[in-house]
Amino acid sequence: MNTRVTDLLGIEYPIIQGGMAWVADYHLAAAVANAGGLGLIGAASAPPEVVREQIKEAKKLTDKPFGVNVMLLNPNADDVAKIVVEEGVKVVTTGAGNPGKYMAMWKEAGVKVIPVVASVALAKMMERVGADAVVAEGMESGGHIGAATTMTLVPQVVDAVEIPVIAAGGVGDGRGFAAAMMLGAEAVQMGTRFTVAKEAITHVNFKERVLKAKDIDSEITGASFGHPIRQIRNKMTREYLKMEKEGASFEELEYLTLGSLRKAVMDGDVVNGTVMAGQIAGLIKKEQTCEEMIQEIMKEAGELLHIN
Ligand code: TUI
Repeated sequence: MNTRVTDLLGIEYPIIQGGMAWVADYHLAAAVANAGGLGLIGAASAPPEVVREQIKEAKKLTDKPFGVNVMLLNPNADDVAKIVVEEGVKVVTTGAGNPGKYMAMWKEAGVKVIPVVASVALAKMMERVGADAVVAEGMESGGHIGAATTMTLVPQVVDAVEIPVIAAGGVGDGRGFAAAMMLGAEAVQMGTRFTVAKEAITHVNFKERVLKAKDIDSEITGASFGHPIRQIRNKMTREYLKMEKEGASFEELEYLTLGSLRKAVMDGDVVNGTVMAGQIAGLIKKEQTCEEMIQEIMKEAGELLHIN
C-alpha cells in the first residue's frame, strides 16, 4: 500500500512502531524495519552514547530505513539530537515536547522529521518549521498523553495541515488501521501491539500483563501535575492515585515512580513498576513476530478498504 508516508520514508507498509522507552531497542526497531514498516529506537532517557550504540547495532541487523525517537523531556536531548545526525539516521520522531530548536539542524542534515503531536496547534507549528509529517497521537495511547482522542484529533489535524498525518492511539489491528485511513491518516503508529512482539526484549511478565489486559484496565496518573501517563492498573497506580488525590507533591510522586518503567519492562515487576500501555491492550491476545503482525494487519485492512 502506497501513501505519501511510504514514499517519504521508503518503506513498504504505512506502519510505524512507537518509540517506547526501554521496549523500543534495536532488536525491535530492526525487526519492524525488516518486516517493511518503520522501526524506531526509543532514545527515552538513555545516555547519548547508549543511543549511538543502539543505532550501530540496528544497522548490523537491517539495511532498511529505521528511525530514532527523541524524547524531549530527556535532559540529554541536545546530545541525542546531534548523535542521530552524526550516525546518519534517516528519520527522527519526537515526543513529549516541541522539537522546534532542532529542526534546522535536522533538516540541513537531510533527516526526515516527524514530531508526535497531541493538538492541532502544535501540528500547525511543526508544519511551519519544516516537519515532513506529524504523528497525531490520541489519549488512548500508553505513556505520556495529551487530552484529545484519536477519533477527534486525527481528522482535525488532517484538516489543519498539508503534510501527511500518521494516526496513533488505539490502533492495534487491521480495523484500527482502516479506520485511521478513513479519518485521513496516511499511516499508523502502533506501540502497545509491538510491546508483545517476539523480537521485543520486553520482560515476559510485562507481555503477559498486556496480553491479559481488559478494555478498561488502564489508568492515567499525574494528570493533576499536567503530566498524564497512561499505564495498566496495579499496586503502583492505586498507591499513586491515592496519594495524588490526597494532594501529595510532585516530588513525592516522582520518587514513587523513579525507575519504575525500567522495573516493569526489564525486571518484570508488573506490581510495583509502571506498565505503560494503551487502551487497545484489551484487544491484543497473542505474541507474534513483527512480520506476522504487519502481514495480518495489512491483509485485514486491505479487505476492509477493498484494496488488494
Ligand atoms: O511522548 C510520548 N509518550 C511517552 S514519552 C514517555 S517517557 C516518560 N517516561 C516516564 C515518565 C514520563 C515520560 C512515555 N510516553 N508520546 C508522544 C506525545 N507527545 N504525546 C503527547 C505529546 C506532547 C504533549 C505536549 C507533545 C507536545 C506537547 O506540548 C509541547 C509544547 O511545548 O506545547
